[in-house]
Amino acid sequence: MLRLGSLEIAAPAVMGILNVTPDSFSDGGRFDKPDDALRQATTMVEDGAAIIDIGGESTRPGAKSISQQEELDRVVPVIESIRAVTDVPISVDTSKPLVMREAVAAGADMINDVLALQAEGALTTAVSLHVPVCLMHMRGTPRTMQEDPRYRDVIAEVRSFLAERVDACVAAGLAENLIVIDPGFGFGKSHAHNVELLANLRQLRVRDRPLLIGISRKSTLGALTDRQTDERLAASIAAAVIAAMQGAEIIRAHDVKATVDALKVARAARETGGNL
Ligand code: PT1
Repeated sequence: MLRLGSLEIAAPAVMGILNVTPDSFSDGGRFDKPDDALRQATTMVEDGAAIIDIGGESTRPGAKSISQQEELDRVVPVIESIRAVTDVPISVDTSKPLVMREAVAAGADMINDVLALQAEGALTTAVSLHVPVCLMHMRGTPRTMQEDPRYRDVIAEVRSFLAERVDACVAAGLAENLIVIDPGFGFGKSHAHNVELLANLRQLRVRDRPLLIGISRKSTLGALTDRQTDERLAASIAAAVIAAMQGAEIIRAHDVKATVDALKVARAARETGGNL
């Protein structure tokens, strides 16, 4: 069992992706209407998602930022409508303090911040909300992050960033047991960097905090398989299993049903304590 404050989930768990962006890289805005979003969320819960992650602002490479009001208008009604029909844990994928506050007021249970609470006011807001927070590593901003990213040692640099953010958050009063960390696949990393991170997840562990991995359908998997985004299921499952076999606790995924099945196999194999 993974415990994050009062939130308890069986690990490895699947966090189902619900994009409510008209320009999402993978779903292409298919779930931008509240009804569609609710149907998609319900299906993901039936398929075994332990958490539903709702994002109103795309952070894929090249994406532009949107206004606070636009993000609130996209995210809050969807959180309310999901919360009205199920008690599934909901996380909100945002970097904006007001969106964090309004999302939690609407029923969200967790904050997923690709800026690791570095935006003005985000850290104090998160501390005051007393909910679990995912701190992700990103180099640069979504608009420019894929312009020749370089590292001397990508594993050491991602790890030390995450360690510094965990320390800063704990120093600011965020309970350590609410923190999750994420290496941020595709956020200012080359395909080789992403593969190196995936192969070395154990080295990223900071203060024994749980790891969240978001690699589903990402371009590195496309480069490895020469597949378009909607044909990356097998590659995404392989990456999820590679992460789970190293102990990653939360896998953020589009294809919930298939990922849940794959992680059941990974979990059973790990639990034998064999030579894995
Ligand atoms: C992630 C993540 C996220 N990814 C967390 N939140 C996205 N915690 C949004 C590509 O290379 O990994 N962890 N929220 C989506 N971002 C991307 C990045 C989508 C890169 C696509 C790519 O294709």
